[in-house]
Amino acid sequence: EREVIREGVVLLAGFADSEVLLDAVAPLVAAAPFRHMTTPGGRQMQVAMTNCGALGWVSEPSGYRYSPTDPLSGKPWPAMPAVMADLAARAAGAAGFSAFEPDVCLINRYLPGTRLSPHIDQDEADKSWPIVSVSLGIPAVFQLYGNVRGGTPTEIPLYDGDVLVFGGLARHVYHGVKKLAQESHPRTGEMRINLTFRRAR
Ligand code: MD5
Ligand code: FE
Repeated sequence: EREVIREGVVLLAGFADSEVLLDAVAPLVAAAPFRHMTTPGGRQMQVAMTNCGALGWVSEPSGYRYSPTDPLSGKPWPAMPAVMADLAARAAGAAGFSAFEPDVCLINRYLPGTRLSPHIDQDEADKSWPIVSVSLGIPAVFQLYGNVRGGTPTEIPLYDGDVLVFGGLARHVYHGVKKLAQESHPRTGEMRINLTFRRAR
């Protein structure tokens, strides 16, 4: 089903085949392991991250950037599997964005107790492209704020296979993920994997 949460935010509940995507992700994280990146403020991120695609998002003491190589290995990020790029393009299309060709998939790993504090994604060159977010594994509660930090968020529970598409005005709002509860999923165990497909360049 397709639900417009607010202008620019579309929820496609159960849109993704989680088994297929988790099978696609396994060799990627073997080649480019999850790591806790350091923020420019000197903190370690609670969410562990890696990437696939032509570019990957990295946080370093020097700042945030999109890099063609994995700083851990010096090698290019693993290529984005066609099943992943196709899923992202179909989800974007279902939300009204045609011809979405992501060049980045940021892969986020959450364990119980992990949260993602409110932020705006602003490192992409052309914010007229949407961001497609796929949830796999244990549930999480996504929080949508407004254009300024603070206030009471709209809370969206996200389950395995759910896809959220953010476009237009929604590219400029604060969002985060609440601290995950202790739960288990038959395919991931006590873990949530979030795939965010982006067009960075
Ligand atoms: C997550 N990840 O569940 C979320 C899903 C991130 C991040 O926020 O930056 O890795 S992506 C949600 C998102 C992305 C871009 C814009 C907006 C939401 N938005 O405008 O609300 O791990
Ligand atoms: Fe974000």
